[in-house]
Amino acid sequence: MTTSFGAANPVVLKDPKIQIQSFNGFRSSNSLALIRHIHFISAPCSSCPLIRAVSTQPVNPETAAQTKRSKVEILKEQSNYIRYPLNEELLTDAPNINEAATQLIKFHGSYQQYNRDDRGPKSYSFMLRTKNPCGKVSNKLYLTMDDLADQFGIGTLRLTTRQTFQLHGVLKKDLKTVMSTIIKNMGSTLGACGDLNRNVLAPAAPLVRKDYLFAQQTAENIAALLAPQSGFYYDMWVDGERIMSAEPPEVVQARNDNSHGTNFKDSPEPIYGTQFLPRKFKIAVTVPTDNSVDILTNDIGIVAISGDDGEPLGFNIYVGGGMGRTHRLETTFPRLGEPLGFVPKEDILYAVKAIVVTQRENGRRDDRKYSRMKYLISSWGIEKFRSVVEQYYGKKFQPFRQLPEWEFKSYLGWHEQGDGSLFCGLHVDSGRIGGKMKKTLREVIEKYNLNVRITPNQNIILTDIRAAWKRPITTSLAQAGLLHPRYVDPLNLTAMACPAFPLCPLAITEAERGIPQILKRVRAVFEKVGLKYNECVVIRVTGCPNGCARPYMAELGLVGDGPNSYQIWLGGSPNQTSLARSFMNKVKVQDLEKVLEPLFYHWKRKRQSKESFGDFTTRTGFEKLQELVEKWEGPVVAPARYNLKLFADRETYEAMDELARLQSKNAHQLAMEVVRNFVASQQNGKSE
Ligand code: SRM
Ligand code: SF4
Repeated sequence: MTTSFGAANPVVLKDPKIQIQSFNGFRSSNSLALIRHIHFISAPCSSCPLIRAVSTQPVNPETAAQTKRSKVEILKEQSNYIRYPLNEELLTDAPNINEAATQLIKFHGSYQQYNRDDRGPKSYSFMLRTKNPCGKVSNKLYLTMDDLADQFGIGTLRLTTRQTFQLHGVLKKDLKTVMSTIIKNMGSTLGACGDLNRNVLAPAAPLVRKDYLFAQQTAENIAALLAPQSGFYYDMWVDGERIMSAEPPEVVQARNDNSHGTNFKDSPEPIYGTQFLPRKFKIAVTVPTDNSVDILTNDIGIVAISGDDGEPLGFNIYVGGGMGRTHRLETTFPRLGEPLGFVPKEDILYAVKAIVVTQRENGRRDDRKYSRMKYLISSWGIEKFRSVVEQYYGKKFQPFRQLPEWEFKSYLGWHEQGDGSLFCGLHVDSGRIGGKMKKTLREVIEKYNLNVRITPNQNIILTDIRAAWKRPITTSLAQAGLLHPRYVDPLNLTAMACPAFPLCPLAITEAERGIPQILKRVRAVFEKVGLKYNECVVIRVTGCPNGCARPYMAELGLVGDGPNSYQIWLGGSPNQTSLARSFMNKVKVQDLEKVLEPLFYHWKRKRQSKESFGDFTTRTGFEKLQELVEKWEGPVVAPARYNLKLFADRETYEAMDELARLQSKNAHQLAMEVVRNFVASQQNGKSE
């Protein structure tokens, strides 16, 4: 099919070899600026390839009015595919890089930061984020990251909400060493940040099952399809050496296909062009029922559908999810993905590309607050969005297939992989691996030559474990506080917090550093109002409204809105399918009980059978809940407490005490948790 979108509109400059793509409506206002910048960049970048990106420029309806462009659009355009001025800035003696380079280095997978706890001159460092589709991390890469954290970082590794590692505190002078070490150990940070496709999520479980393997392979193919092609990353960090694994032919074919006007012809970036996407772009792939990936929060959510015989048939596609918002700006909002349609399995890369290109061409580039695809879909409506995507896809979407209920799957504890080996999912509070935990994890991973997976909930899975290793591994891990989930407070198991202070420049208040105390206080409220130990509420905390720990999907979301204060969001569901709503603003951290106590008290007493806290708050309605909070004078009768005395031999006590300290508890608290969890698991008939 030939495209109905019209022909290319390249801006042809004086030198006929230099052509710059134009995006709708940007052409006339920018030609002069382009001529200026090309003279400017050609000198320092004489060894870089010539700028050549000619859009085939399909034209979409009603978008030609955009003329203003954000600063970042101009920086991208002037960068010679994300090289200049970063290449120069990295060579200076200064501990930091300038604003333009700061924007560009994101595309290379790094952010410039400074320690906000420090007074005086800014202490600059860089955070590096890896890209690990499906959260897969090879043994070699894990050990490399572990070493790098000690040698060049702040001594910790951070598992993220998108199945990657973050390494904080790398100094500018060490960046090249760290980057090249990651690359040479089969890791990558390319495109972990910046205006392009971010890490592609997929269930982390190493289950040897056709549906899981198919979903994971699809996630890897999509990641490859949308990886930058122009070589800026390898030029910058490994002097142009291309250290990449071979791509499946179907990925190369889909990337090069231009039958429907998706590509910039002859461009080093056939899908992204010089401008890349208007904003970050996020994709998750999963299988029916498995919502370990928070599927509806992604720009594209893909569900691999299999037939009755287990053979993969194709994919349901959701579009338009996203979390970020700005306080007091109601035109910004979190949004759930909505169904776009179904495509047969051989079409998925083409359908994804068509969606990405629709956003590339039509997403706003004037104001980054509104540049995510969710705003495009909100303003167009799904019908119009679908019809534009279909033109790039070259086909109609089939009706969305019916799906069973979603479930949140954590994969914590021990499980069979399905190939004779075991895997072990470990909860890591806020994904922060440090101290004794880091040392022990390394020892275990190294000794047994284990591969690793990172989950979208900041946890880690050790894979490929032989049955005979289970006991010694369990013992080693437990000594470092990495316990079977049965012995971890259920509130911690589902909680998440973003990094926030001290390094995130956007943090308004604490999140990762504040959550341990908050969870303990929630536990105390639970006890006070008589809620059982094994009852659970999904709690997520972020230091600002950007939503990095997806607080708007939580049953109780705390979103920093001032120093030591949080906006409270209620109404998410345990399986992450409904959006929470803002309940109260500016609740000081020390006043949280005043709100949480009445809410949990009434949930305990007024809920319907098995009603989750999120569903209870939605059913009751915020007006009623607000009234309850305002009139709250404390529980009528404090629940009775029964005394359970525990005596232990010295050795057990000391081991318990050490474990407890690792979890910032005392030995008695930990012992009570273990007992409660054991009793609860017996009652629930849970097995490993
Ligand atoms: Fe995020 C920006 C950390 C997942 C929405 N995010 C940041 C930065 C880089 C701050 C900055 O721009 O300078 C944070 C670095 C803090 C630090 O010191 O480490 C940061 N985001 C994180 C991580 C590490 C949180 C975590 O606890 O794990 C996650 C890394 C993911 C990864 O491996 O790729 C992380 N960020 C998310 C998610 C969740 C997700 O993707 O599933 C979201 C919400 C989903 C979404 O994108 O809609 C998210 N981060 C944002 C936003 C708001 C985007 C928006 O559309 O408005 C920003 C700010 C921005 O982009 O301007 C942001
Ligand atoms: Fe930083 Fe805000 Fe993201 Fe937390 S939610 S990491 S404070 S940008």
